[in-house]
Amino acid sequence: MSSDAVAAVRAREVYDSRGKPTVEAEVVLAGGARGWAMVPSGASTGRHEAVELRDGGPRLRGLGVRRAVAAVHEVLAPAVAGFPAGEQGAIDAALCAADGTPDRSRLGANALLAVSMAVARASAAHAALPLWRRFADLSGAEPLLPLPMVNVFSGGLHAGGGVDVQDYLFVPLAADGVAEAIEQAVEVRLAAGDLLRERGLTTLLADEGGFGPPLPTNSAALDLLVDAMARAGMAPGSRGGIALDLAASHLARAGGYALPSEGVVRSGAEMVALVARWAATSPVVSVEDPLGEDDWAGWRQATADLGGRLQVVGDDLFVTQEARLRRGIAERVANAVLVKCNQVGTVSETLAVVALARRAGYAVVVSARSGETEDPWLADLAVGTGAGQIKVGATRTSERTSKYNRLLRIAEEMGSAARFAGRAALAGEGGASAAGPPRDIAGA
Ligand code: 2PG
Ligand code: MG
Repeated sequence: MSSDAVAAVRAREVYDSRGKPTVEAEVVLAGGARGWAMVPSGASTGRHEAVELRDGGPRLRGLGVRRAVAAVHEVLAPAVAGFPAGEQGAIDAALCAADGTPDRSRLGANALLAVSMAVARASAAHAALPLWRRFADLSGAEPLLPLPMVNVFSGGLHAGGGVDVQDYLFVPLAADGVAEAIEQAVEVRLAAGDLLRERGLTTLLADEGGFGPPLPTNSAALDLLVDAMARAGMAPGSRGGIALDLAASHLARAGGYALPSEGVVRSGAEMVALVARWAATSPVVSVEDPLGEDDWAGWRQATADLGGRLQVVGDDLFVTQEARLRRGIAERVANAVLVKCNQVGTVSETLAVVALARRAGYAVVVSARSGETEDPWLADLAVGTGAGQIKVGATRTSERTSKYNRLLRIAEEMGSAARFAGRAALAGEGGASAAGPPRDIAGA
């Protein structure tokens, strides 16, 4: 047996940032190297995501993951025993074959991803490499520190009773390194907290560590973010951009999209017009899921209308699955893909989606879930795949800061080889204008 052969795989039930059970796995190689990984979990999940296996029944309201843990011990561990950890593709293929379903519903994407990611870490440890280096080797990409899009305000399913748009994110357009980008996001968050307090609004936190104030309308939240950016010295349009995630699949009703905070139901075309209006009056550079996950015709039109100016990101639409992204590319749908490993189940499938996006000229945003853990592998994945962008949530709460802090450490590890993606990573005008004059549209 080679020294990097998988000798043991263990799993256990642990808890995520929402206090819900999730899977942690540990892999031990014959030579003694070890890897571990914890799996995140979404709230605004796409209908086409791989299945997260939960126990059901009365215990922990059915959310337990003991069946997924048992699947690791009884099925996945024997399936990968003896495989060289360096052969991530073969290991992931064995994991998928052991599950045997297209949607990972037999053993659970949570079971598969925990093992797949722990193998990647064990392999890195065996070679005495940092994890981002291992991902760079696997993906063939040049390591790149990502431009972060940072949650400031939350609504929708992440902030009960707040506004309809799920994420209002700050994008540090003029930062010249990842440390400066994070620092600027912290300044904007502090300014946003001050503004909320001055206006007598709650500063209680939403699921991703951002604020979830009960604002009257979506555009009021947008205005508040512009004010926070201005107060923090991040001139809206030149130093600070805004990214939105409408998570519109979760607004979809018969006959259109319900925006309860505005008391209206809008058609798909009206949703696109609304985003265009916001982009004309505030420094929006990126919009995610402006329409529902199966509205391909609407998405085509949305991309034609918005894609020249804005980054248009598919999350619930693509669910990190090659077949859906392939269709999107063929039909000119979106110009960027959100990448979440647990939407598909293994490291190798995730890397295939990143590679496909890159070949097609789509921008890539590596993303956390609203239920996260203290495990920072996402930062390594973003750097190692050269994705260019990362979405982790707010600069608050340890399951988020663990990723930002990991990026800071990776920047040090990279030393003089460190390269930062900057705003050029954005699809649409927000990135294309990077070389041109800054666009300052404050007060426009
Ligand atoms: C999203 C994510 C993160 P969730 O929709 O992009 O913001 O949310 O993990 O709940 O799907
Ligand atoms: Mg999303």
